[in-house]
Amino acid sequence: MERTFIAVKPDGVQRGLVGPILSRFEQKGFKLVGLKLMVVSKELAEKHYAEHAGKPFFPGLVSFITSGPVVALVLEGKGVIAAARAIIGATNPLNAPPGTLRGDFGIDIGRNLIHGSDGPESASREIALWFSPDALADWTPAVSTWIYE
Ligand code: DAT
Ligand code: MG
Repeated sequence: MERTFIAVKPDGVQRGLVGPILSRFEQKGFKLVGLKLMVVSKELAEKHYAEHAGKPFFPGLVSFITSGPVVALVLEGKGVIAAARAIIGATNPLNAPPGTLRGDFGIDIGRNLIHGSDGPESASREIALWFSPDALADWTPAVSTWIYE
C-alpha cells in the first residue's frame, strides 16, 4: 500500500479547518498512520521545501510555514499520493475547482492551506523527514473489507 505525507499549514490550523480537512481524507477511505501537531523549525522548513530554494517566493514560504503550528500526517491507501493531490486541488486556490480543499477554502497561493507529496520519491523523502518510523502505526481498520474488494 502506498503512503503520502500531508500537512495542514498554519493558515488551516489558525482557521479551525483541521477537522474538515482530515474528514475529507478519512471519508474517502484513506487510513491515518501518523499524526502530530508541531511548530516547524526553519531548518525543517528549508529541507522540506528544498526544491524551491532560490525562488523569489522561498523566503516568504519558509516564514509562513514556520509562523504557527502545522498538523502533519501520513496517509496510507491504494493510489493515495495522486488521489490526495486531487482532493487538495491546484497550487493556486483560485484555479482549484470547487469540491477540492483549496478550491473550497482558499484564495491566495501563499495561503493554500495544505501540502501533499507530489510523487513516490517526495512522499518517501517527506515521510522520513517529518516522522520517525516508530511514530507510524501499522493497523487494519475494521472497515477495510468494505472499502477494498
Ligand atoms: P504544491 O504545494 O501544490 O505542491 P509547489 O510545490 O509548486 O506547490 O509549491 C510549494 C508551495 O510554495 C505552494 O504550496 C505555495 C508556494 N508557492 C508556489 N508557487 C508560488 C508562487 N508563484 N508564488 C508564491 N508562492 C508560491
Ligand atoms: Mg509541491
